[in-house]
Amino acid sequence: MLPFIIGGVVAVIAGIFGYSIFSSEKKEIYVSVLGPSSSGKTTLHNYLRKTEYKDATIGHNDLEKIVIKKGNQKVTIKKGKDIAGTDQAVKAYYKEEIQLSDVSFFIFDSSKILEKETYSKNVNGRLNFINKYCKTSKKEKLKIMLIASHFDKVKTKPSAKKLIWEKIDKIANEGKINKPIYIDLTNETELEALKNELFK
Ligand SMILES: Nc1nc2c(ncn2[C@@H]2O[C@H](COP(=O)(O)OP(=O)(O)O)[C@@H](O)[C@H]2O)c(=O)[nH]1
Ligand SMILES: [Mg+2]
Repeated sequence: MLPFIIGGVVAVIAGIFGYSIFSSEKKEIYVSVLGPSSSGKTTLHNYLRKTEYKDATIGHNDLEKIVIKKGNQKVTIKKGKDIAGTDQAVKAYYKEEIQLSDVSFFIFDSSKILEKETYSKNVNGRLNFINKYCKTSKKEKLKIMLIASHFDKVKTKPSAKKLIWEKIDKIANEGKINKPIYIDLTNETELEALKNELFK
């Protein structure tokens, strides 16, 4: 019985995510991680690239090329940048990062988007900037993966996922951006599950 249960759970997760970013034809990809300050950009980079935590409150930190493996599948993530989350960083880095990217993760904090109107507006402004830039440059096919981090802080709230999605659905739909992955980026098990889905 157990394999069926596990199989079912995996199928459900795959149904929610349904991404195959790391198993695409391209074996060397550029990955950017965008989003406001303290959303979890550095945390995600560190997990994917097995690097140590280094803050980038201003400017950026350079990231080395790394090979990511899952079973006999592998993908090379090119050199990249862990950029700051400030509004200045949007102006300074977003266009270039989007131009280079095969996939962009956009991370925002689940609890802040529910609690602070200014935060929600800021996130919408950034997504609008990304949508517009993708349209005017030739990046309409860029894969944008929304990540609703810090979900551990709000998961007991009724309809948390629905309420979070309602904060951004209009702008996300305009850019044909899928619903977010709701996650605790400090939880190793959830990170492993995310990585596995990226290979599917
Ligand atoms: N509880 C919780 N903490 C998180 C999560 N993601 C990141 N953090 C913490 O939030 C802080 C800011 O994360 P960081 O990666 O530096 O954000 P950045 O400014 O976007 O690079 C760090 O202390 C992380 O450990 C999450 O999903 N849940
Ligand atoms: Mg950072």
